Amino acid sequence: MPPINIHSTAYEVNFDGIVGPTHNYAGLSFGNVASIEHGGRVASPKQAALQGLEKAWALQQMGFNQGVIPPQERPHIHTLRKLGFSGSDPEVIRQSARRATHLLAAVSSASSMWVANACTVSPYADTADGKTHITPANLTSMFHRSIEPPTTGRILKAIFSADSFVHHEPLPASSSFSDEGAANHTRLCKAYSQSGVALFVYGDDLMDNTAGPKKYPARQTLPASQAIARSHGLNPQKVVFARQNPYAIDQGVFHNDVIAVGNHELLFHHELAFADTQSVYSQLSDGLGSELQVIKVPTAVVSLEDAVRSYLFNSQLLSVPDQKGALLIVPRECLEVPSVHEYLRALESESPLIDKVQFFDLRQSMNNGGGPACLRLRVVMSEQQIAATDADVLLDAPLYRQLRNWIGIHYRDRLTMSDLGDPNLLDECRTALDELTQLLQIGSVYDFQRF
Ligand code: SUG
Repeated sequence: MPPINIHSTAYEVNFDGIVGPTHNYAGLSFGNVASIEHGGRVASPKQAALQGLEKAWALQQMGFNQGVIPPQERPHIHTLRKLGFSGSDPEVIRQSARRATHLLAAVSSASSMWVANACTVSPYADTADGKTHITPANLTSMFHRSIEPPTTGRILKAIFSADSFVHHEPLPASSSFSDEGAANHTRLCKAYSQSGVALFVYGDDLMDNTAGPKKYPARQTLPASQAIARSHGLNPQKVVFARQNPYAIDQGVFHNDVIAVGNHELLFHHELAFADTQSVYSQLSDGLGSELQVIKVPTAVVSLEDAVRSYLFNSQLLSVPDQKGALLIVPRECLEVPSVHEYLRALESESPLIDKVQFFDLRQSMNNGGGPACLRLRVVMSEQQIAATDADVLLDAPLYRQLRNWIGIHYRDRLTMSDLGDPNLLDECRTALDELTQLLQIGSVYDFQRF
């Protein structure tokens, strides 16, 4: 493919993670309030997958570019074998169900659905070589997520296969380089095709032990974000590293995308998102070379607790062509928290920056701490990059119908922790995923297809 013409039109493409057939509530994520609160409840993989697909389809219908990213193979037998379980695959499942339920739960999590944690993407307009750089997140801070990167890397390579993409290895799997991907990275810009400023938010700088959270883990380190900015060839004048407010992490804000979201020149955030808000503003303005637009929500209007409960900031901030104000996609929970509902009503009617607020039912994912923004990975793509996407992952009516059918055929209506010990579940999942790789034309990305 010829080098990308920087004058060609660029679009933000939202790739939504398809919820996997083992979606369940295992209470695995310490520091993620919803995950702990819902641990042990009955989940509905079918509802979860349909809720996610309907959100993606609704955005496609509104005229946005929309893609999908397939889920991962779970339960992950390969990991259970590494942990000492042996015999046939059904025996590995039975043994682990008997002797180490927590490990079986971890390797059965459908957590790859939250593709905002899949990787960090730097679009071609920001990088030294004019290519789009992608680094899968190592996700070292939670065991159940730390097993995602190898398959994530293969899936991303299959989807973004053109020469204009550079795929990096995940950072070394050490707590020093704990990286959770796009959930802690926001790109602001005047236009998608022009160079932008990258905001990396970290919870731990590994230097000052007293500055971090006291109760819950910081899941992104400064050295990790610095390494990504370096290897992606970002211009240091256009990169901002900001400390997340440690108090917010201790209240359940385990990623920056639970408390802030940005798009174009607009940053929408809670007052307590950053350790030093003024410095974030001035560095972003410098990097943008223009006036930063800000919507800052004060604690007096929406408490941190209400922000976490409603996931107000885990929203999608979408630019609508030819419209001044943005579209804000929020979870239905925002209707149920009075302070947030009231705030959104005022925002929609009074702010010139937001035209419309739209609510979506993503309850199944929300119960594990994953809102609209967690479920999508934003990739700025040129027209050429979109045209060169060989995999059938860009959502259109036929693909939407196929995915709905596929979910209807292969997904269970309900799943409990004890169902994870059923070896039939493994077979069901493999059959479903094998079919999906053919549907999406992404090749053999799963371990069970490769070994
Ligand atoms: O990593 N929950 C995920 C939620 C990730 C949300 N992503 C973003 N904010 N971008 C996590 O904590 C819970 C799984 C369980 O408990 O069963 C879980 O992994």
